[in-house]
Amino acid sequence: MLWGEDPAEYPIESYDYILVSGLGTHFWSNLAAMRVVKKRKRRDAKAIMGGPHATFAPYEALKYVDFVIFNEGEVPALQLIETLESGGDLSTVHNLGYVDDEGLLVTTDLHRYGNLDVAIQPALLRNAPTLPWAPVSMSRGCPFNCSFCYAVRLLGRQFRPKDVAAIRAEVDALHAANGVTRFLVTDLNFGTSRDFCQEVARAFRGAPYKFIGLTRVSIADDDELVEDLRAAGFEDYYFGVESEDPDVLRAFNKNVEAGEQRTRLLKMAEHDIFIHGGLIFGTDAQDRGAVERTAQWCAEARMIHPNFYCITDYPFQGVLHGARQDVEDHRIIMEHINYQHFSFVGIFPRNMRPSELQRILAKCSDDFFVRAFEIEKRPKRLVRLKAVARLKAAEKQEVERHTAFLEKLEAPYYTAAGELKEELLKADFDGKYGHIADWLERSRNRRGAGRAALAMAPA
Ligand code: B12
Ligand code: SF4
Repeated sequence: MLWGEDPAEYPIESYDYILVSGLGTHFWSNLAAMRVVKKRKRRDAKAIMGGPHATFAPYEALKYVDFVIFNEGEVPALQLIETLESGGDLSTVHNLGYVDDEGLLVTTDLHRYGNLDVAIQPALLRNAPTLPWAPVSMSRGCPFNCSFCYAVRLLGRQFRPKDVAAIRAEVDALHAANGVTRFLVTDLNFGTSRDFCQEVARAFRGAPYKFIGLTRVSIADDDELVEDLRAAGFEDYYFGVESEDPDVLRAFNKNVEAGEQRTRLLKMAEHDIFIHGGLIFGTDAQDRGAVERTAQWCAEARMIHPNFYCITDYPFQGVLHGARQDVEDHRIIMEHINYQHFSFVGIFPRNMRPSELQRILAKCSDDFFVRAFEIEKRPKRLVRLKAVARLKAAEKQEVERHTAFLEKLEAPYYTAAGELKEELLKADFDGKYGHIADWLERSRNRRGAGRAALAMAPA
């Protein structure tokens, strides 16, 4: 499907398999579509969901679909369909989750894959309109292990670059089919391997494309590489800066020297490269002052597009995947579009109300632009700053709507001084969602065999 299309207009009854990709936000903003699919699909048809939400919240996904696939999905999806077609044994399918006849979650063995040179088939996009930009995947995996990063849990810590000739062919084919010239490189950490980056730089030198790369700030240390990539169209990067505070960086296992971040960001500005950045707040140590200082710091480090985010987490990751969470289950705001939506506060902070944090984040964005416009002198960068400021202004209404939602939700859980009434919150959380934790606990180590029941996960 393409953006703007309505699933209800497709002949759902005629499909044997319906594959859905689930991000946290997509999931909660498209429940109506999921209900339509569930209602109209044939009884013998199978709905399969993969992606972040299926991986980290299978108890929610399985209310609407028959199967979830955890982590990377290409190989398991093919295995699953072949197994269902041949009446084979589901336990042989990798990374699979479903609810069995006893109503418990069955998971099969989790596998990681080597270099999957998967390319988009431009023929499938032939009915698409001209695209202003498109995502392109050049590698998978990142060797780091930042505590808050769910993407590395999906795609793993082994860096796996794709074949560069195949990447060039995919980009050229998308350009020929849809006129697209701007690409968001979706890699977790594009700059992981210098040799790979150099190969990409050689392959795209002189091509009519622009790229945004997601990578770590340390790429700034390699002037030659930055310039070679710039000549190939890499004029924008998204850095996961996260914080300028060494304690916060340490707590997130970010593995970066706080002091070096500013020098590196300034170097990128000298190369005339635009830096988008993510800054994370909401930990116990970060008060209003910390957020405000960071906004000034971003302007002084000459970022162009900082995003002031609230830390997010999925609950139950310990029992589900043996993974750590920065935020305990009961402090996560459940069942809402803000779930894992970093721009919206999605947790109950300990030392301030969620709505207050949301307001501070919005104000910091405003403060950033005031300082950035004082500092920035280069015309091209000023034009870009103005464009980003307009984008942020357009988001304001959404943020206000979310702030009002938070005010209602948080009312019983904070003292007049803004301290979290943690015991009350936990008791309410356990009352509402404790059964999911119990269900996951009872399902632990249940290994798949035989035929899947189409029973629903507990509501
Ligand atoms: C590109 C991207 C975007 C683009 C999407 C453009 C597009 N049309 O593709 C844009 C910029 C629009 C975007 C926006 C947002 N994004 Co985004 N985005 C990404 C990014 C960088 C790359 C996604 C990607 O292509 N990855 C590469 C492929 C190979 O991996 P994958 O997508 O995970 O897919 C694999 C598996 O998940 C699985 N799989 C996926 N779908 C399916 C379906 C089936 C049926 C099966 C079997 C398997 C399967 O198999 C795939 C291949 O192995 C990821 C981070 C990352 N590097 O992964 C974040 C990410 C997906 N985004 C994220 C978020 C939070 C957002 C925003 C909410 C940000 C914000 N604050 O506004 C918005 C939400 C948009 C929305 N409408 O809901 C989070 C999602 C977290 C979550 N738990 O859901 C991620 C994971 C980043 C992170 N924080 O870790 N995003
Ligand atoms: S460096 Fe980036 S991609 Fe890698 S684990 Fe940390 S946040 Fe995730």
